[in-house]
Amino acid sequence: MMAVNRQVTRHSYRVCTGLYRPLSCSSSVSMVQKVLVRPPQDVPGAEGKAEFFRAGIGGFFQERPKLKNPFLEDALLQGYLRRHLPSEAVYSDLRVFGERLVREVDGWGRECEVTPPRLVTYDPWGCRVDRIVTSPAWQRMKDLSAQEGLVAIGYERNYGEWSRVYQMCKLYLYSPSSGLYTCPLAMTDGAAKVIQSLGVSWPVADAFSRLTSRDPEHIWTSGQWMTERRGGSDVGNGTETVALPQSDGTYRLSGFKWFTSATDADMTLTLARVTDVDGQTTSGSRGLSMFYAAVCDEQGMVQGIEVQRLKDKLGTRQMPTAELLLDGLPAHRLSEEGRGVACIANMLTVTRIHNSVSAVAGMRRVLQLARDYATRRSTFGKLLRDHPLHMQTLARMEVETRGAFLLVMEVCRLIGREETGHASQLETHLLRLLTSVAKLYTGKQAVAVISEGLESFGGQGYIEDTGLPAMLRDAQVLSIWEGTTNVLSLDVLRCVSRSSGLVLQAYFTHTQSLLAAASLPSLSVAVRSVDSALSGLREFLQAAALTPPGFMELAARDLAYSLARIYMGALLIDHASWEGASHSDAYAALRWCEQDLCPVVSKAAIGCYNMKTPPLDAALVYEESTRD
Ligand code: UCC
Repeated sequence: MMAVNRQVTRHSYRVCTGLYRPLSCSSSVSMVQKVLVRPPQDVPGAEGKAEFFRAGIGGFFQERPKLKNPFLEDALLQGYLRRHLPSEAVYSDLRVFGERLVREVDGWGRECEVTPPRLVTYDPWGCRVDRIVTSPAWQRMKDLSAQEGLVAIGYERNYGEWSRVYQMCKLYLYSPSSGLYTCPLAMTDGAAKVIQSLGVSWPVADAFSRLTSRDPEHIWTSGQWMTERRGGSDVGNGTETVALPQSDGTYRLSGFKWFTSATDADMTLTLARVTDVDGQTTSGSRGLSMFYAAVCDEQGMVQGIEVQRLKDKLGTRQMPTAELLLDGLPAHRLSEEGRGVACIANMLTVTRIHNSVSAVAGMRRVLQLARDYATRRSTFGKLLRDHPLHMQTLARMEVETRGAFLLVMEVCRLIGREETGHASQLETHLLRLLTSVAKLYTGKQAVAVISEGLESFGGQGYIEDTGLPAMLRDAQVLSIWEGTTNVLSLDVLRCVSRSSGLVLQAYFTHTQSLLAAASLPSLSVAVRSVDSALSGLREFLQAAALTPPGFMELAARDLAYSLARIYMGALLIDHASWEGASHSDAYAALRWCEQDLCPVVSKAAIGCYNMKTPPLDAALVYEESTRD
């Protein structure tokens, strides 16, 4: 405050031709301004002086980018829905929701960011309370989630196999304004999916009805407490939490959960090792079972959980992430003993889909703001939108975003078909493969596109209270949680081998069927590119069967990227071939297909997966200085 006073006092008059303008929205600064900044006519001798005479800030203020209804601003989303889910009710719901986001919710999201959660460990009398205090805006997000049916839509299934697409489109609009409330919703959705897949009623029937409720008084959110100090990715070997059986059939959990996101949840699903009569447990994945625990008992008291501390994170600061000591937490085993990972995998599928939705939503939001800004910002004598190089940059971001959107919607379409019993066996395999592919690819795209997007605002993109930097900080988590890029690349290999190649068969069949429907001559170059990449991929995979162990591990990431790029190319072509498609749809498909669609083939050709490379890579990374 002192610094502000001093600065304003030195330049106490603003000489400008315009109106009296606030310096900032912050009340403390505007109060100082009211007292110290006078209109220009008060300045003795100001007439005829240069604009910046005795003034610190000049008279020009750049108009900020404006958030407009994100549904109405999104041509691809509208086109996609017109094609696949032409429902007036859905259209109207999304349009109205888009208005609500602009009018109120986006402000709440910002409030969540600037009022992060805090942990109150003790009450004033020294009693341990471990209360996580969140902002009022964060709590309003919970009510909104119920009112808008952000989880419920996926379970009401009013639109049959398209219900997931509808739900995810709504979440896609919501995500960038949600103050990261999409994180608890992802886990809530995942927990509902697990409970529904298990088909068990006791003791989780009430929990299921709460997770999928539209009533703000009734709704619950769920946590997903998987990560421990030893096991972030390696859950099977790293989980130390034990479950002590009780005489009434319940369990008491003891262990340390290292990352628990959205820790203010009402319940959780978690993994632990059941102890036998001698207190022994089974190691590895086969020793893990999945448990359900309500965070509070019927009296509303937390039992058996100590919040050690909240994490100090790069982004996602709106949301509490805690280290938890489980000290005899009462819990119910939901999975068979030793089937915990397989059981919680359903949750991972759903949270990975949400992750992909958030990734594409972040890309779309930065683009919407950047294209608006380009109509307000002039440089070198013209608006940014009239600079061809600037438009080329935004167009490249747009192509990435369109590819990502169609891939994510494809995964949502597939899960919707699976959940309503419409999926063929091949589609189920495709869902398993594309969930990981979409998560790993869109997570990386989001960081790149949002980073580029920030640049399109110049220095303002780097200024914290524009709200723009938070977008990049929040995007960085998308390639980390729910499986890093490499873990998911290896997951792709694992699901290929566990299905005896059926996931790849599904992949080739579907990609080819997407291409087969493309008849527009203007798309023929793109079709040829995807076709040739697909053939190259097939040959690579056939040859890979004869390669030494370790080869495919080295190729895993490039393979996953190839699967993503080829499939996105096919989806863009397919969408552009639809009768209601626009010229821009075709242009986006052509541009997408200009890149290396199959990097695994080009990298294999130059020996990147050669068995000589691992020691060379290691030597490069660990090269020591030889200079004294
Ligand atoms: O908790 C976290 C943060 C929460 C915040 C979430 C918010 C997201 C919001 C986004 C929107 C903003 S982060 C913690 C995340 N942790 C992970 O993602 C773990 C990463 N590690 C893996 O994914 C590993 O691949 C494991 C743990 C899944 C694999 O472990 P194992 O021990 O090697 O297990 P297996 O042997 O591979 O698989 C055991 C069983 C098999 O079934 P069966 O026995 O029937 O053959 C597998 O087929 O589980 C099955 N399985 C799967 N099934 C494994 N992975 C999957 C899968 N992805 N889908 C279906």
